[in-house]
Amino acid sequence: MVDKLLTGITTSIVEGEPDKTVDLTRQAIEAKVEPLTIIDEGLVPGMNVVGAKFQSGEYFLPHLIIAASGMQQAMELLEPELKARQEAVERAGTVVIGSVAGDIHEIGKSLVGTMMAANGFQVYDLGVDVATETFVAKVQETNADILGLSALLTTTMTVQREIIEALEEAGIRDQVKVIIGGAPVNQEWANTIGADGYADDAVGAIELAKQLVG
Ligand code: B1M
Repeated sequence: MVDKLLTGITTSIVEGEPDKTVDLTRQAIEAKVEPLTIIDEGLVPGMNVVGAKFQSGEYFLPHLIIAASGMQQAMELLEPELKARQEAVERAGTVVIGSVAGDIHEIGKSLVGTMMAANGFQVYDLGVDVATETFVAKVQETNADILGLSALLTTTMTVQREIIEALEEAGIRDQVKVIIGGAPVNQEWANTIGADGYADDAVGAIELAKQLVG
């Protein structure tokens, strides 16, 4: 039953049927499937297939847009469920997060932000295509412990380096820990640009953030 729901969610994303994605996600929630299981075993595998079909030329931009719409509508149902699982925790720290300039991919970044909020962090999500100076100003204004930079494109991952350089120029690099994520980046890139850490998913990002403020 649960496997069938999760497979159905994946297929509905791949086949571009957002209403079905929402309906099956609702059914999975009602069946008490953990929200993270719905995301990791239902929605994300669908997005990965859509991405692979786009890369091979079988799918085009509208397919990506429809798939993203299905996942985003499902996330609207899942976010309150994720937050409801928050235990009474002490404030874990302050996080500023966003997708870097030139990058409008928002689903993964928003998931990381939501999960951080659900784990006790105060989160300022600046959205997508965020200018470098906006990140720097928000870190200064909020006295953030963590700056989270998401980049999904090989053409925008270099902006993560520019932001670290901008923090250095503003004289606040040592006041904030920078964590990076997104499909094209890895630990090696984090080392190269002098980030404090890399996480490849939302759960990893929370563990890393807790370690860094701990
Ligand atoms: Co685009 N896109 N896209 N896209 N898109 C990718 C990323 C791509 C890999 C598809 C492909 O070719 N296989 C490819 C990038 C290739 C590359 O550079 N290496 C690509 C491309 C090329 C493009 C365009 C250039 C296409 C075009 O216009 N010709 C264009 C660029 C737009 C721009 O940003 N300037 C574009 C546009 C779009 C849409 C707008 C249509 C849409 C996004 C809609 C939206 O977000 N509202 C879209 C989508 C949906 C995708 C794919 C299919 C799915 C992304 C997604 O939401 N995944 C993607 C292929 C793929 O990823 N398989 C693709 C689900 C999400 C939960 O995962 O975002 O990876 P993800 O986040 C994960 C981790 O990466 C990590 O944790 C998250 C949760 O597990 N993570 C972090 C993310 N941020 C983190 C931050 C952290 C820590 C972890 O700390 C701070």
